[in-house]
Amino acid sequence: MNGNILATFLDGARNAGDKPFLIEDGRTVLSFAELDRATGRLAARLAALGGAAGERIVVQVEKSPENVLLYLAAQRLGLVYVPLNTAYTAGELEYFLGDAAPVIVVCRPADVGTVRPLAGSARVVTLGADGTGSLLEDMPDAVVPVALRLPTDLAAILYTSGTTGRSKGAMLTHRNLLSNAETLRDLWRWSADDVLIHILPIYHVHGLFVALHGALLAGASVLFHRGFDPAAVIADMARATVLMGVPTHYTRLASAPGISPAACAHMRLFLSGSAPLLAEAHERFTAATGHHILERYGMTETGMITSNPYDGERVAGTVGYALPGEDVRVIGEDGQPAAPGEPGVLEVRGPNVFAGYWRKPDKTAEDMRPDGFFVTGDIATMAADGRITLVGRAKDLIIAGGLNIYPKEIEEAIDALPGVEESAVIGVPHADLGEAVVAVVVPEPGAAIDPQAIEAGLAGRLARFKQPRSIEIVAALPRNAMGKVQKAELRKTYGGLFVSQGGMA
Ligand code: MCA
Ligand code: AMP
Repeated sequence: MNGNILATFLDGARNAGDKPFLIEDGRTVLSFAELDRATGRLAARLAALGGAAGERIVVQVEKSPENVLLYLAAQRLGLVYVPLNTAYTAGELEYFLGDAAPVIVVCRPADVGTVRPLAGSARVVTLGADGTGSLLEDMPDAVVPVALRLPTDLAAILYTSGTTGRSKGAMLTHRNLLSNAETLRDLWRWSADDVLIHILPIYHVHGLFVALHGALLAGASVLFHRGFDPAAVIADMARATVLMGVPTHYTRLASAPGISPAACAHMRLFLSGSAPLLAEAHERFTAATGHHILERYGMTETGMITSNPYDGERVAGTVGYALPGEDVRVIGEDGQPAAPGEPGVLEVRGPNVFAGYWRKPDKTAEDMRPDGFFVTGDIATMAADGRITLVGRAKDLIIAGGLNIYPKEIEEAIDALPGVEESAVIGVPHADLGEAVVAVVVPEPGAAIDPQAIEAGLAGRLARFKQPRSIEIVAALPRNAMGKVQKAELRKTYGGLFVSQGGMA
């Protein structure tokens, strides 16, 4: 049997017949019946560009149906798909291209002048949001067959930032992706009758794998949204059954005009993940819609790890139980499994756990136990019945609007600016994004710096979503007796910047 995930998707597509796969603005833009030939032709084009099984293809383009097709065509050829957040700047891109060493780079037409000099010997082609670009020129008529892949072969590398140093590429195999998708299909009761509202970006695990793979395996149609417009989502709910989003989507929907139990009556399932869904936000959504959001938890390195039950109680503030086929344990500070209800670091083992960090065996070894458990860096408690609650993070990480931001990277960028002595970057509560980035900056003695100068210094260096929402200039950072910066103190001091103190605004 072919371990290529596309082979399984095409089996499903055959059963779906003429059904629409992607629907945009009420129009079918790709049907299941077309998937085989469309991926076959595009894979032939990728082969003509120098693509071959096991080589990398880096893709930084706007969300479009053609981008979905490109992902699937890359799988067909056995390429390793490396998607990048469209917000990354040229400086950030340079690192990813150097590290991934792709043979093909697909970028936005406007970026081609910047990307070409950074791409080395890779072929650079373009794909625009409107579906035009040099990628789709000279399309062959012939199709290439689905490449034979082992389940352990790589399907994708997704970059994930680290607490120290640069981003690491998480190597995901066909088996990682397929096992997780099949588990979630069964758990969340995907069926061919489902219609998914797709509002997430397709360069991260959530929108690319969790959402699209679910629909593909089930032969379910997708209402394809390029961005997030609450009114458009509410309008589509009348013919849809499933929505996936990050907590920011749900807080915005709960207060959007037109939201009501009647507007959501056709919906079967609202799924949330990527960031903590506050119990209060969960309850506000239930009050507005009559639906209980099903919260799940995962990571780039592992896909989904836990989920609240479909039938059983969906407890707000918890992330549910380990997925079938996965082992989860909570390890206390003494290195032993923590007692029920006691906090520790969550570890996970199973067919979903990645193959390691691309070209970084040392980093892989740091996070992988000899018995195959991956150390997530999330602090959790496990109740006696196995229910998991996330209570903190061992890693210094900020999650804003479902996007991960590592303070270290921002601190290094700020510290490199003229006139800066040092800085500390923290996440503080934000009513819309969950958390927002705040930079606390100490000037060099005698230097006059202001927040505008720092903002200007960071623009173009860091993706916009990583840039501080507030920059505070202070004479000194609070330190403990060991000289370590006390970020908890800073979080207390600046915790009320974006919410009323003591609660969300
Ligand atoms: C946009 N901006 C942000 C964010 N998004 N700033 C901080 N955090 C963000 N998440 C900035 C823009 O740069 C812009 O800045 C301004 O906010 C408005 O931008 P706009 O594009 O209009 O924002 P939006 O469309 O309202 O986007 C908010 C969003 C989006 C819909 C919540 O961020 C989003 O789609 N988030 C989902 C991310 C995701 O897929 N995460 C899954 C990772 P300015 O105006 O100043 O220029 S996978 C994962 O975590 C694991 C595996 C898991 O468990 O799923
Ligand atoms: P990423 O590196 O983008 O894959 O993000 C993974 C991280 O997102 C996890 O390690 C968690 O810290 C966080 N995360 C994902 N889902 C949830 C959730 N439901 N609740 C809280 N945090 C979450």
